[in-house]
Amino acid sequence: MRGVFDPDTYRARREALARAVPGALLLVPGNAAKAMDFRANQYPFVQDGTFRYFFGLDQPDLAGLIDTETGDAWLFGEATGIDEAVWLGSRPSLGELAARVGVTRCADGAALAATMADAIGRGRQIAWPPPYCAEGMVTLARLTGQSLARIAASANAPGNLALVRAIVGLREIKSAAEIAEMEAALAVTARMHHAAMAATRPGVREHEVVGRFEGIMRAADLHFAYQPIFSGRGEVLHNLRYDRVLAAGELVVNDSGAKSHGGYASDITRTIPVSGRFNALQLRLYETVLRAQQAAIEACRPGVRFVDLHLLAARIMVEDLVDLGLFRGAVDDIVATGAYALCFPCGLGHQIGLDVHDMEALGEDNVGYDGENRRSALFGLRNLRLARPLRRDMTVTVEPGLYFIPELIDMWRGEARHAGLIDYDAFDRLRGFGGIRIEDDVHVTAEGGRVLGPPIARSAHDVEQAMQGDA
Ligand SMILES: [Mn+2]
Repeated sequence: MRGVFDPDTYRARREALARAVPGALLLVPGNAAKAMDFRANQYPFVQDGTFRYFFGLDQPDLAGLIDTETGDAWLFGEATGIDEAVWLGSRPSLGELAARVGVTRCADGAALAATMADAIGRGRQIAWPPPYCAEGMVTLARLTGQSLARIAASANAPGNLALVRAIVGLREIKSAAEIAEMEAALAVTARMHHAAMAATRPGVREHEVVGRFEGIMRAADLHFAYQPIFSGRGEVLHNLRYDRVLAAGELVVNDSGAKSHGGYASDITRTIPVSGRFNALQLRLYETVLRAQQAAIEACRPGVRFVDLHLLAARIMVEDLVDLGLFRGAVDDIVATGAYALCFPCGLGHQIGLDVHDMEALGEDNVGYDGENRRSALFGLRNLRLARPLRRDMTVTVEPGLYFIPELIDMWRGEARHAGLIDYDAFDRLRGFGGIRIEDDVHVTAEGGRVLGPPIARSAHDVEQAMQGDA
């Protein structure tokens, strides 16, 4: 079955989870099919990352159960009904599906409900990963007999928190097979980004370019890992509109990635000069961001706190921005006070894996922070998704950027915020500049960060060259 590892992989993962959370019944629901506008018309299915990690399967409406007292695992789901067989075709039996991921016990949803009721009646400790969508909450409320309100607030319940920590500890270390999946997604992503560079020119509408690279992805039978960002208004961090006509002199931010057949995400950003050449100021700022990215990538080693890489990238950019007259005073002060966040108001990156923001559904603080590394209250730094020390074989994105956001400049200027450190007149002159972001997916090794996937044009020169290629 495409995108499914061998059964031993899932068996070993479930056994590791059972060792980490002993004496409990772990309920791991898969995602349900989601209706788009009526029940039979559904969104393309995306499996829950935790279910896929432990139970491997990419079909909707399944649930897994792991008894960490006995080591037993079950797969629950429904057999293909006649209506489904007629309209959608029959699928492998539950037993066949279970066997592919090393599970020997399977039963229908009624049996799951009965198993749960029995366990609750016997006072067993039951834990589940926190749900993030309505269907998941309703399923958990039904199976646990708890109210929707309690289910919605269950993320940090004591039993669930131990489970969440155990899941994070396992999922954040990537095997060679998982990294190969990410590189498979990146092989297609590289072609998408190069096609986008070749198709970008003055007078083209953003969605025309999106359609071009989406076609490459769909022809490879992949789907987006998240809604792509392709915008000449790149200072809007997650701009999801594609309706502008690109004009000469603008920069376009292309932040787009695909999911591999095994469900692993890529997350790549390139910044493209619409006219085909960066102008002098664009080039200067582009190379600033690139230098910060390169330094942070090289420093991605086990034991290094990701927050320190964020601050390293900020420092490198600030040094140049002082030279350019945007900031004044000591670089240390501009970084320590958070004044730099006027043009770098987001974090340096995040973990990536089965989810583009890997495991974010388990709680950003549970994934990116720990007892020693608490979330900052500073504007900008508080958006950092990952702060704690890197571990060997983690995969992270490194995505520094510079953004000139008129609303933010106006607000800070109105408050005279960090007025001694910021030249607001200089920032005013960069209204309309847009944004620059450069993002790669990085494997943390003992020797430093290794950029995953085939090279994707990244130096200003290579981006300009790729714009001359075939669209
Ligand atoms: Mn990202």
